[in-house]
Amino acid sequence: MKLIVLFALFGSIAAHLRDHANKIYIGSALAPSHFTDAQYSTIAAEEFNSLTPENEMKWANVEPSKGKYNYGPAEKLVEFAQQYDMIVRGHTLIWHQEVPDWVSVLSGDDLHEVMIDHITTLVTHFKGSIYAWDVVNEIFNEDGSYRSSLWYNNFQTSFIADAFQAAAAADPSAKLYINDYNVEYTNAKSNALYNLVKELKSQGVPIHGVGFQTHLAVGQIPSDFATNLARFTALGVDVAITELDIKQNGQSQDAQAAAYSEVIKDCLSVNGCVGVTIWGFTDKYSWISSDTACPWDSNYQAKPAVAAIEAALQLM
Ligand code: 9MR
Repeated sequence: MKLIVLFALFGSIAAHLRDHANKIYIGSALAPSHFTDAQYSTIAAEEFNSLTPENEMKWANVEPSKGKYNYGPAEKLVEFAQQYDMIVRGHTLIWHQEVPDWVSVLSGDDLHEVMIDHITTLVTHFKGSIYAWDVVNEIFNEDGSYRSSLWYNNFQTSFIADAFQAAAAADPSAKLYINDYNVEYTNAKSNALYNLVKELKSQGVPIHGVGFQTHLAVGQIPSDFATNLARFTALGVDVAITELDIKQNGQSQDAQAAAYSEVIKDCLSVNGCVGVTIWGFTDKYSWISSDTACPWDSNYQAKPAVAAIEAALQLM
């Protein structure tokens, strides 16, 4: 009897998401500014075996003026990961947002030089502590055409391969990803992404993974998500769910839990889907303020989604 009680107690103490993350990693976007909030850092360390800096490695934050790097906040996250045996996804090298003013006024060769220098310096600084980098982020429009951005407007598509080459030269061990949203199902945007990855692979560009951000809402989980993931892994790249959150969308928390479960199962069902990262685990600090999309509420109470993710992880 005593043993059973002990076991039940131990079992409940040990029940954290990362304990079941065997086939895939389970991560969260984190911000070091919240680490002073004890509940935040406790849950982050206990539940996840991967983290992504939510903002701290973005260009405007990490190199706000030319050559003056502000590594501190990103380093805090890397130290946290090392302390708690977590891997780190680096986010993000080339994006149309968070471009500092000193960069956005440049063009042509000057811009190109600065782009290569930024990637080389940042990736070299964190070499050995980053499992994967989001090298280019959100380069497509919804219709599959290329997004108008500083990068595309100056270099057409050549910046993509150049960015991957520079990152690979700086850290040959990091997995290099292209990352985007609204590409979870088969549509014009994911078709364009697929064609690009295929082309980059055929050109020998060092691309190793595709990140599916997966910002979704209850009732809108694509039924062909797993099939879509699998067509990418067939190209010889890993896939990962990189920024998962699921808006409750007027539905119950149980419905939200079922949606989380479905997404985890979709990843688990595809060989080469290496992990799932939630874009912030608590509603307290989520970028989504108009709805509740995270597995933990704003008082750090686990919603049914947490048990559902845990159960889904145990399936494989
Ligand atoms: O969650 C991030 C938010 O705190 C930032 O203000 C915003 C702009 O940098 O970026 C958010 O994260 C985005 C991510 O970097 C890329 N995909 C979309 C995410 C949500 O907007």
